[in-house]
Amino acid sequence: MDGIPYDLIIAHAEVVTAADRFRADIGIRDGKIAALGHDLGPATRTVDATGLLALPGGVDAHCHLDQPQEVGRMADDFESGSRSAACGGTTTLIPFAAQARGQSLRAAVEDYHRRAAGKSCLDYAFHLIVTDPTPAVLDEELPELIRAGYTSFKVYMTYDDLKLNDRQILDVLSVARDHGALVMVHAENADCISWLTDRLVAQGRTEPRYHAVSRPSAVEREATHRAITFSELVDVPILIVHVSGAEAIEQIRWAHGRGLRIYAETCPQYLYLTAQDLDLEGYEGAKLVCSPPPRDPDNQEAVWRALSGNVFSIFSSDHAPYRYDDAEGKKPGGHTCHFQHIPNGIPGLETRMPLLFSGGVGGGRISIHQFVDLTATQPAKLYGLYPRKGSIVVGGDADIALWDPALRVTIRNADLHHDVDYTPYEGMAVTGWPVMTFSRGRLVSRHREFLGSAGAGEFMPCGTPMQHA
Ligand code: DUC
Ligand code: ZN
Ligand code: ZN
Repeated sequence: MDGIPYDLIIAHAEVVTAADRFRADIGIRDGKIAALGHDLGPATRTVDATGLLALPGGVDAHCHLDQPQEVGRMADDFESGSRSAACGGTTTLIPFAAQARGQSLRAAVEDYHRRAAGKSCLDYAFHLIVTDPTPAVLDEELPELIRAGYTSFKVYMTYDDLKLNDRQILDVLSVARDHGALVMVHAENADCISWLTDRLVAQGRTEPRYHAVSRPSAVEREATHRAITFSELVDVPILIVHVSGAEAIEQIRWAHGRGLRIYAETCPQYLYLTAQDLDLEGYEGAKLVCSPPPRDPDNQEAVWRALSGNVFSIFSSDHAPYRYDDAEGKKPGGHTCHFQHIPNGIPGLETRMPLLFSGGVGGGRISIHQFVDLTATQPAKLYGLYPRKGSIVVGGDADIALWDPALRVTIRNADLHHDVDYTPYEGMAVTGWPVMTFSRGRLVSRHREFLGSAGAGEFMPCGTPMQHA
C-alpha cells in the first residue's frame, strides 16, 4: 500500500483463476491490477462484488471480424464485434488478417489495422491467414512479421481460394519452427469434399442440410491425421482449430500418446448444435452452415469428454458472422442457393463463455478452473499474450468479468449486441452470465448493456507462443 488511491477497487470478490480460488479485493490503477488483498486503502471508485465471481476476461482467440470475402460480407466489424464480445465477458480478441492470393502479407496486416483502429472497444491482436506462401512471404515477410508480434498464422487444407497443398503447409510449418510461431490448421480434406459435393449436386441434393453430408467426420479425421503427421515431420507444434467430434479427437489423443505437441480448439457449436439443426424448414438451415459442420449427440458427448479430459487447450467462438436475410450474407445476391455456395460461419462471440459456463461448470462436466483455462488463460499463453492477458495477477491488465453464477438467461438475438439478424442459440436457457465486464479497468458492460467506447481497444503485438503453456 503506497497511499495513492486506486482508480477502482473491486471489493469482496471471489477471485477464480486457472489455478486458484480466493476471496480478495482487487485494486486497479492505470488499467492494471495493482494489488490483491484486503483493506487496500482509498479508491476513487469501489464496486461491491459480494456474491459474484471475479474471473479473467475471456480471450476469444478465433473470431472473424470485417474479413473481406470473395462473395458476400461479414456482418460484424471491430466495433459491433467487440461490443458483443464485451457483453459476454470477453475482453481480448484475436481475429485474422487474411492474405488474399497475390497480396503481400504486410499489406493484409496494414489493411486490418485500418479496419480495427478507432473501432474496437477491446484490446486485440491478429493471427495471419497465409494463402500464398511465395518465397518472399516465406523468407522475408513471415520472419519479419513474427518479429513484429504476429506470431500465429492459420492455414487451410480446404476452400479453393484459401487452401495450401501439403508441400506448402510443410514450408509454412518450417518457417514457424525456425522463427518461433504457432500454426493453426483448418483440417478438412478438400478433394473429398468437392467429390462428395459434386455427387450430391448431381443427385439434386442441394438444400442446406447437405452441407453436413458433404463434409463427414472422415474428411476431418483424415486431414487432422495428415496435419499431425506434418507437425511430426517438421518437428513443430501445431494447433488444430474447430475440432468437431470423436474422430478428430481420436487422432489428437493418438498424437498426444506419441508425445507430439498437438494443441486443439473446439467451439460452442460442437457442444450445442447437430447436423439435424441444418434441416430447418425451407432454407433456414443456412443459418447453421459452418465448417466443420456440427455432428450428432454422440459427437457432442465426445467433445464434452475431451474438454473435461484436457484434450483441448482452448475454447473459441469461431465467430464468422453473416446475416441470414441479406444479399451479402446467407442469401448471396438475395436468393437462396445450393449448399456449397452458402457463406460458411455462424455468430457466437457473446454466447461463447455463458454456453460453456452453463453446460460445463453448471453441468458438472468441467471445473471452474478448467473453464478459466480454456476461455482465457490458455489462449493468452498459447498466443503470447500472457501474463498481460488471461489471468488475475498483479501487474496484469485489469480485464475482469464479474459473473453471477446463478443468473438465468434465455438467449434471444434481440438481446445480443452483434450485427447479425439471428443467433443459432435462440431460446436456449443458460445459467450464469457476467454482470459487469472491465477492460483495463474500464467498465465496458453492465447487466448486458454495452458501456464501452469504440476505439478504446489497443492493438497488442504477441510474444512467443506457448512460452508459458
Ligand atoms: N473456418 C473458420 O475457421 N471459420 C469460418 C469458416 C471456416 O471454414
Ligand atoms: Zn476454419
Ligand atoms: Zn474461423
